[in-house]
Amino acid sequence: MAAQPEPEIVLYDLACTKNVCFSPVVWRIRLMLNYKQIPYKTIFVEFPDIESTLKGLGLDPPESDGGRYTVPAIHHVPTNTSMMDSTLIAQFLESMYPNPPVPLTSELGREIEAKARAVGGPAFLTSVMPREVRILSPRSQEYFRRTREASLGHPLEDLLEAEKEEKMWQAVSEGMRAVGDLMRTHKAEGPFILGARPSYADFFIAGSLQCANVIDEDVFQRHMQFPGYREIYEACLPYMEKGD
Ligand SMILES: N[C@@H](CCC(=O)N[C@@H](CS)C(=O)NCC(=O)O)C(=O)O
Repeated sequence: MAAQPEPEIVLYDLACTKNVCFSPVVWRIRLMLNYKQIPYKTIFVEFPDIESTLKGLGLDPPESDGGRYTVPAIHHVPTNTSMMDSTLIAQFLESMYPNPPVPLTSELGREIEAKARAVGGPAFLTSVMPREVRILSPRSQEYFRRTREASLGHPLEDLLEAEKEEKMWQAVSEGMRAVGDLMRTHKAEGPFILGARPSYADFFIAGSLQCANVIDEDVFQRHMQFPGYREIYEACLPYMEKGD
């Protein structure tokens, strides 16, 4: 067996019972690591252990996150640097590992990300988030339910009432179709948002879809009906092979 290269990055990710990455935000970074072929290893952390684990790396949460400790976080072995927050991590990876390049911003990418959040966000909140609890360990389930239900003001399962969920999908379908069309602006040059090669906006879309895929196959398939979303996901598949 060929020797594995020594990991240069330790990636802190969320633990689940499937032992594979399911966080949409961590997937963005993982897609970058896989695409750039940066050797890394993963440490999966349970929800209630994120804060103590990241404090152990000497990290302080950014103001922009309201003082919350979140994953992804990384430790970069060659420079002995640790950081959290996906935007900062993406910038760091792009500066340390510029080849192949991953454009972090573009006008089209920004527009798609904003519109995808606006139209797809409610679908994600209603269909994916309440099902996430099913793939967590009992300790993480307790943490997740307590924190999410406190902000929702009702049990997670209320989101899954069949009629409500269907109505929500009907309400967002037209918008998702329109964002999907926008994703195909450069379809003549290739399957990605900017054409032949992926940018960070593609990883935003593919990461969210992969999260849905790990959590619930039916919900994932609902997203895959929309052209644009489907092409990006399929084009990113080679960079999703390593998920642990
Ligand atoms: N601004 C952060 C947000 C990341 C984030 O929300 N991560 C979630 C997992 S998807 C998390 O770690 N949540 C911890 C918690 O809810 O306690 C980023 O982009 O890195």
